[in-house]
Amino acid sequence: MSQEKKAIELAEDLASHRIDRRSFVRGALALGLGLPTISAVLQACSGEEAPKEPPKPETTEPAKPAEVPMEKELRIYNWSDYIAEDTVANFKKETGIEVIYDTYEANEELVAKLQAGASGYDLVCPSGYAVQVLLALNLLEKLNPAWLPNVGNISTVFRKTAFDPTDEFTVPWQWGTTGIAFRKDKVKAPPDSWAVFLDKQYKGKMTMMDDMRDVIGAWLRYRGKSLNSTNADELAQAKKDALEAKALLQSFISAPVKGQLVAGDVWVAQLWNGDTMQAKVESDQIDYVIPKEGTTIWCDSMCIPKGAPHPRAAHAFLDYILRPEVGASISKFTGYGSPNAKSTASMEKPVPYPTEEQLKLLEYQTDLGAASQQWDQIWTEIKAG
Ligand code: SPD
Repeated sequence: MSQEKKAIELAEDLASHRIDRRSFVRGALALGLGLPTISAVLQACSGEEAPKEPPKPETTEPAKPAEVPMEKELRIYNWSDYIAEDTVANFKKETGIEVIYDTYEANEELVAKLQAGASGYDLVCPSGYAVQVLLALNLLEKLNPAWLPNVGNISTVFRKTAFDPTDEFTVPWQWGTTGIAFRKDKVKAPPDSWAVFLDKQYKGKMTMMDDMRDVIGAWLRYRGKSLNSTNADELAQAKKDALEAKALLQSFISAPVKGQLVAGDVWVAQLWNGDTMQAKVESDQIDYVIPKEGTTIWCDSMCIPKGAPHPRAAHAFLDYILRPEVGASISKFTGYGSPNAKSTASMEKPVPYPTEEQLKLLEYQTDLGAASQQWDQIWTEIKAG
């Protein structure tokens, strides 16, 4: 079927309520439709009149810092264990801004919170594919570059990304990989494959993450497929493998598994590199590998949700973390790579960005489009199975 026909079918599915708005947006993005077209279809299907002409680019000069008063409060929603212990306190000491800081464990949790509306947050930190979803749902504000004098410190590797090609919505926070953390003193040999999660000798001593994209993605890579696959047969095989592994797992758990690794209750865990490094600080028996079948590389970015109550303070925080020494202290604590070129240059042992050769094993997650419903269904069945 042609792309055009698929797009028409998708719009018809939305109009007749066979799919919801979110699935439409994902599907439309996967077909390569532009945001103006997607927004016009959404408007038409919600009964609103579509604009007669495409919106014109804003021509007004960005507001200058002095023209908008600084708010006294800031609400941040970020991944757990993803900031240095003193970052917020130091920011408050310098600016007097009160910070309310909440955490989440998965992109899906964040997207659901923002979709529900009126979250009250001023800054959130989605991974690349989740930025695409939030943009398509029109849930992000544009940044004001006049309030970000340190934005030039960001490495060019993390500018004009696939998820924010015009750099209007995101300030990259940290990047990393999803691999295997293990206890050197407990396993017979360092694991080198996702197959370790099918190894019966470690039954009850292993965990995989409570994260749909990372778990199904790992089993897709195990079979040599893309971790962004939307192919029904490939996904069925990934589900089969995940269920076989589940019978041997202690649980699906993400960042909080660190304590169990340190205590020696878990010997092998699917985990992100930085969180593994945080556990390694507590126990030198912990190590990390990238499986030979390949895995995810990701970059999470700070964004301002639509209607955020404290946009000026949000920019002040973003510019603060873009300072070389602040960015470096965050990466030093989290164990993740800094997208800030000046921070990396100032660090003794920065996480080096992968070489071309290493990148061949790594894959960025992308929005799944209409197939996200299929993924959601498979994940529900894996969790319930
Ligand atoms: N403890 C913070 C971990 C952040 C991981 N974010 C990226 C997830 C990609 N699936």
